[in-house]
Amino acid sequence: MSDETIEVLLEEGKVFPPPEDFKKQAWVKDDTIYEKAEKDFEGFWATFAEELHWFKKWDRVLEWDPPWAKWFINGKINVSYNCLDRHIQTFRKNKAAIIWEGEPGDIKIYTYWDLYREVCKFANVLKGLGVKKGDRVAIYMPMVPELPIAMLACTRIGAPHSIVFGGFSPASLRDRIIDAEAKILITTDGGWRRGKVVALKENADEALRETPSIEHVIVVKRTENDIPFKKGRDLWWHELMKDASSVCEAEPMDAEDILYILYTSGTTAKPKGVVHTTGGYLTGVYATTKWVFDLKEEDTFWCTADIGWVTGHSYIVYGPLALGTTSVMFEGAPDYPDKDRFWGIVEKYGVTVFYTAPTAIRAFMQWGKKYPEMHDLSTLRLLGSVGEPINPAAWMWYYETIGKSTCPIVDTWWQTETGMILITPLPGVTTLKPGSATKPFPSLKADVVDEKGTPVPPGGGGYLVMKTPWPAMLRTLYKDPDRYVKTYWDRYGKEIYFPGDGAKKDMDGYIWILGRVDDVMNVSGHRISTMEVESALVDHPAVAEAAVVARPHDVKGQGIMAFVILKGEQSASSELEADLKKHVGTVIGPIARPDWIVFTEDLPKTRSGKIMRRLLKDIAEGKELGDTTTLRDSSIVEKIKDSVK
Ligand code: 7RM
Repeated sequence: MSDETIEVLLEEGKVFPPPEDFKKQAWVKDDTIYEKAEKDFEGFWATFAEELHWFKKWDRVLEWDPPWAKWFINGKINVSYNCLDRHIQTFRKNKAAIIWEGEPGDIKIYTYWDLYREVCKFANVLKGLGVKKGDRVAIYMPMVPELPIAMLACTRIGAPHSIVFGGFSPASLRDRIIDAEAKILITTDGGWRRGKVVALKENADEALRETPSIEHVIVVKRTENDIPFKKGRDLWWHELMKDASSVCEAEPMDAEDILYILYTSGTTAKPKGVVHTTGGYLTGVYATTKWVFDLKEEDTFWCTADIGWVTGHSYIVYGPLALGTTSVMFEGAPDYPDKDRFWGIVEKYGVTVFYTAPTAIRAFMQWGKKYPEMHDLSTLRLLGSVGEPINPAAWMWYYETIGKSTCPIVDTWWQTETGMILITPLPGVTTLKPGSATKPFPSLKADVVDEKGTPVPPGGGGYLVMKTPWPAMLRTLYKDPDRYVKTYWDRYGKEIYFPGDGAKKDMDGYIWILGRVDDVMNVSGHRISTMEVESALVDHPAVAEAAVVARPHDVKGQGIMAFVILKGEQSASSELEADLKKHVGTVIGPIARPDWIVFTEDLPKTRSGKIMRRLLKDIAEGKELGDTTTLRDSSIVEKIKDSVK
């Protein structure tokens, strides 16, 4: 038996120091920055804030009364001003701000000047409908350019937005509108998904039956299908925009005014309304966009997330635009019309920095090399990963097949709540280890601790914690400050942030995220992370993807059940099953050998692509299935259920 909180089983592999030519040109090439930033925590953040435009400078950088933080006290700033007005006064005026490609292949390119005018116009539309500073605006849209325009218009007039991902159900939309008491809803007639129309307006109408706070619905015409239109309440975007003035002063906002609310679903209970404020959030996403992605004036940055998630908020819209970058935005799916769609986009726009999720990378692996090989990917110089632990096998594939062994990979750990990347390599200085998010961003302190909050020794596993505040941190949960304290700041005292992830710390102090703590198994008294077993499985040449959960076991207490998706050309057999068990035993040790293997064609995933092990656990335990409404495709669990005996 081990006394570690979570045992560390996987061995480490290769290391990748930054390539010399990358290092030479990088923003950060000297790792003494870590020391300097720690010594002068506030000064470090003030330097980034000074690169932004403030109507009035702050008096103090930070007021930290744990767990309550205020950043840039009394500073006055506007996010839309920083993303637009600041650039149109420079050579960036006619630079592409957003290169947008629709699923059917239509293209729109907005220069900073174009975007500025559209945003001002829409800000005037909102004002005309009575939206005032502080009023909440709900947004339920697919990935169309009107989405960032609406966001920036909200920030221009100081109206917090609450974006609800377009794949969410009417009930989810309804609950979020009710909680935020939104006055306006912005949506579209529909959205394109693999050639079919997603009925957004119909969904919205269903939600709106129970949302008394909504006064108007603004509808963007996208798919041009017939939709119900409620006279007086519903208004067309294009009609409102026709006569709107393109002059609209940006409202000076207090640094601590709410910029947006973004709901994140807890495991069961009601979604949490994560509150982000203005000055600190912008400073944090600006700094991390610049340093983590090493973005220069010439770069073309593509973050493949949906703007409905925090990744899109921070790294498609606010960070890149604050920096004056060209940000690519794509409406469609990676496999439509064919599985080379992403690589065609990289080639067509000459994408230089590409940021995606492990779930997508594992799908690319499964589809095979032939798709990326159809395109010239030589413009790429840096790759990023976010959303889940990236297993070393997927990391290596990404590195070799997409990056041609020349692009560093930044594995960035963060959350909706953190607003910005917190644990990450800096590509010009960090020696990479496939599977590790490496170290906290300069100035920040993270650690891995046991149940009592004592740091685990190097090589040990436990709970990830943050020991410093950071500028883009959530300030509270909307209308629920008690839940804010209880969820994040109660476990180890009010100064220590508990994100709910397990992690290990290696001999060099590198952090390896092991996944959500709810996913840790207890096998014969050993606390084992599901992620490590999954990683070992995916390391086998026949396996495309795997999800591991605990199942009651007569002898061990909990046994290990693995759900495995095979690569295209492979077929299930009892020999392969035995071989996979043996493989895991060899790679990480007999204790982690799966007791049961279930071959499946798909896994239950959230709409943002994270595996929902909770449902697999219900299946493994033969229990009634828990809430499946957050699943991307709820038919999958029924299919898997049938194959588990
Ligand atoms: C950005 C985002 C947050 C959770 C987080 C982790 C997991 C995210 C990584 C990761 C391992 C990573 N926001 N996670 N990034 N795990 N390595 N690089 O995903 O709010 O939707 O999710 O995602 O468990 O707590 S989120």
